[in-house]
Amino acid sequence: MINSAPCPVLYSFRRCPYAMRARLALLASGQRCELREVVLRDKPAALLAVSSKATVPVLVTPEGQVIEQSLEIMLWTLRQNDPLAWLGEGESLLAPSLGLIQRCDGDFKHHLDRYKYPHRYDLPDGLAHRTLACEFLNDLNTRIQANGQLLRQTPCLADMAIAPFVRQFAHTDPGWFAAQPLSALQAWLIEFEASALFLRAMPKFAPWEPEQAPVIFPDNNLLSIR
Ligand SMILES: N[C@@H](CCC(=O)N[C@@H](CS)C(=O)NCC(=O)O)C(=O)O
Repeated sequence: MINSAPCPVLYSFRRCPYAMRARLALLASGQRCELREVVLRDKPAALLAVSSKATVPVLVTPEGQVIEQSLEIMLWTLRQNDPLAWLGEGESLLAPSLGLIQRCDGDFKHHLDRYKYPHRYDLPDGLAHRTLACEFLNDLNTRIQANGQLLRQTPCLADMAIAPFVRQFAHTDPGWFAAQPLSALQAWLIEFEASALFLRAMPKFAPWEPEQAPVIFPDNNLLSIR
């Protein structure tokens, strides 16, 4: 059956870890949207018109609500449909997830940016920040060793919001990352990158042009993804 309900619009950028977490949650909840791929150095006027902040992702609901934070997009869609129980029974995983996500988006992201792009911060290299970022990664590794995933045996909000950032860290120097004593975290990341959910979140889209036909994401709903 063709679903002709009006879609929210998602302004996205494939490689942005914030946009990735939003797409992962939209996929998990089976929420179709019109995806508009943004080129960050040439943001479309339609994005600037709805969001002066103009970071991606931005989601505009059919009712015209503008959601400008990736985590809020995750919660918006999961609160409507959460078949994989990423929020936990009675949202029991929400508070512990938010605690970890706050550390990811705060200190860890701060060190990740300086490790990955030291020249942007007038640093000769990013090695001190790599060491500092590992404090968070060590904690994640311990949690995965104990639980299987970050908070339980199966992925939840915390895993899916944080994995795109750990991926970015790992890809900065894959050889170095693979040599660290973080075997649980390394296996968790490999599993994430091989998952059907991640692969479905990562197709390539041409930059959006206002005149083009809408691109629907995902192209069909797959609720059995894990
Ligand atoms: N707090 C925002 C951060 C989003 C963000 O910073 N996205 C980056 C791309 S990864 C961006 O749009 N930067 C604006 C720019 O580069 O002009 C969220 O969670 O959605």
